[in-house]
Amino acid sequence: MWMRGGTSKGGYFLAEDLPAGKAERDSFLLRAMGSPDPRQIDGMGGADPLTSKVAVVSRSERDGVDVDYLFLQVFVDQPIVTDAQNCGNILAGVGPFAIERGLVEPADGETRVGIYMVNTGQVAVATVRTPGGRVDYEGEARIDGVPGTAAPVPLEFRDTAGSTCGALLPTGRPADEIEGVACTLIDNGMPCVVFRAEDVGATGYEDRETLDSDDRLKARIEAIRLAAGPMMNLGDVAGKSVPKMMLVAPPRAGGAVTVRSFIPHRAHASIGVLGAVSVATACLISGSPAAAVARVPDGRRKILSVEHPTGETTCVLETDESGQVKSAAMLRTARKLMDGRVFG
Ligand code: NQM
Repeated sequence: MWMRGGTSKGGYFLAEDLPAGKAERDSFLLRAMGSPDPRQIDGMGGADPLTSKVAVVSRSERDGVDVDYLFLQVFVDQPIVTDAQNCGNILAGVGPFAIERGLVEPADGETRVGIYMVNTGQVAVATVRTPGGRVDYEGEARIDGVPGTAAPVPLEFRDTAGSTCGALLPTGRPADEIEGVACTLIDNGMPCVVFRAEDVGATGYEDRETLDSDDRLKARIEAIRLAAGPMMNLGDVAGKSVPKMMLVAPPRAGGAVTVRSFIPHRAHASIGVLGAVSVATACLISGSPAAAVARVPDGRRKILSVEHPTGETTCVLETDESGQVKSAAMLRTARKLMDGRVFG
């Protein structure tokens, strides 16, 4: 099934429908997407990392969880299929897909789907609208980066700290200097390097095309990324899609912070879900470059609007008495686009 999940798009597969061996599976997915090729002309991919994504879904054996979800990023112009990152946008389609394929029994009204995220070993809960026991994609929820409106798919995350790096702050410090730039190395669901846009010669208010065409800026950011990888327990990240690079600046539209992200070699049209959760978390860490530019509301429950190139994404962070983030929630939407047979 091909679906839009949040601001991404990709193929949703039942695990049993894919080749069992990793090498066969990856070569099938590369062929199905049309990679490696910058235009992905011979496949389903949309010539953009945001539309070259795969969800592999199966019934879960775990207590209190309905389905297992493995996310795979199929590189556009390199023969790489990686499970080294999660994707909170594609996650938004997993609940509807699982119900459509009969892996989860729908309730009349709405159905909560417990999803084990195989990439990071954590659980998310998606609430899917199911009037009369059928998935409803139509609705009034709007998310920036997607035209029109659709049924809301709220996502809740718990215990995402250190999902891939082993700790929220893998170096144990709020900031590290890399290539002369103060960076927060953080992982609250997505490994990210967060630094002030102005420290790499950007404003933080550029559009995607301007960022993507600035080769000097991209080379500077990649040098920081390659140095940050081993510091984040990620090893050599030359062929990996993490860490994501987050350029922050003061908010300009009444939000908490402005972000331009590289994922990691192309600028994001908006921002990743878990990427946004990680940046929003960085805004709460005193001594971090993000905290220096952010406007953070008071109270234990913090509603942080993260401004990005095509609007904003709102993260709701619940903190404990010591100010540590305990859970995060996001509103997404999803839509079924096509159900059929794809050829690899
Ligand atoms: O951060 C893009 C996206 C993502 C990932 C990326 C995501 C997330 O927007 O949870 O959703 O960072 O590669 O789809």
